[in-house]
Amino acid sequence: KFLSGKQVAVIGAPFNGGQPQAGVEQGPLRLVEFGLANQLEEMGYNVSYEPNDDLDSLKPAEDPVVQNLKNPKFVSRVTQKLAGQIEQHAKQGEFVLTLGGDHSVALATVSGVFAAHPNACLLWIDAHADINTPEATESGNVHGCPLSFLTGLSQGHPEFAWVKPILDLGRLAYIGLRDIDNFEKKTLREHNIMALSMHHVDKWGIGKCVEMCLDRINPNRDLPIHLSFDVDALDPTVAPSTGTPVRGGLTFREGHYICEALAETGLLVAADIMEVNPSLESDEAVFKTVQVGCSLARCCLGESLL
Ligand code: 4U7
Ligand code: MN
Ligand code: MN
Ligand code: MN
Repeated sequence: KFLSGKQVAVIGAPFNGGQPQAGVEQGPLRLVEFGLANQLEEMGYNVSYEPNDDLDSLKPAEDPVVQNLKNPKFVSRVTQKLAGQIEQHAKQGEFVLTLGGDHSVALATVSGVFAAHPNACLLWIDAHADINTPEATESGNVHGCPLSFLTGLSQGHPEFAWVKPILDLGRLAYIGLRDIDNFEKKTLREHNIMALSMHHVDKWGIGKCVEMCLDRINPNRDLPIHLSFDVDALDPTVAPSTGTPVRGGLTFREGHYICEALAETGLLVAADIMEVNPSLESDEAVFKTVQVGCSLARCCLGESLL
């Protein structure tokens, strides 16, 4: 409906500046080395790949903390650049698949995708709500803040003036939450944001949870959908190699079900696979995490639809 053909733009976002642990910048390369682009071609897609290996050239000589945020200049420069690239691909009617990299990169994906599809809705799959403001963040890590900028809850940070508040809070839904800061909890409640935690997944099952989210953010099933999938939404036994793992997450099937159900709508225009960190945990753990990242991406593109 919103896509012009079988074109997939794979955007590598080898970036770690939104959080303190090195290694997450190797995520995109590992996913691609595992064969993701080839797998998508075998599914009948035309795949282009932008590795963006030159992001380090955007690192400023000095990048002091501004309003509690660490590396604000670096994060802002990188995400602004990627946003423009993503916007161009999305405007061509291509499916945009972004590989992280830490979740601060969502500043780029959501800005770019919503510039091309202004009435889109966003499903955020994560253990965390990533909606801290610069004033509220305790860690100062931007990967915990992207949604506050994108929804206009934070405004006036000098480095992030380019980020437009393009996401209406009524167009945002979460599944998988289980580690939420107090400020975030208050925000989710005050703005009546559709936020389903692992408790809700246990209570209603994943099928009902996806349906409830779409009923809220896409009631007539006629708006484009952007999926931002932080692999830490999955249980650490399923996706161990990630920077901020939290016990009690989505099963392998629950994670895949979300991607399949969105593919089934025919409305999915973009997906992010974020926070794969191949330098954490054992080789076997890395293999598992990279493998599950690839299979989530393929499911977003309809692999398991009969
Ligand atoms: B991720 C945290 F305090 N909320 O702000 C923060 F618990 O992209 C975690 O979801 C953020 O992995 C996690 O630092 C960001 C913390
Ligand atoms: Mn997370
Ligand atoms: Mn996240
Ligand atoms: Mn994380």
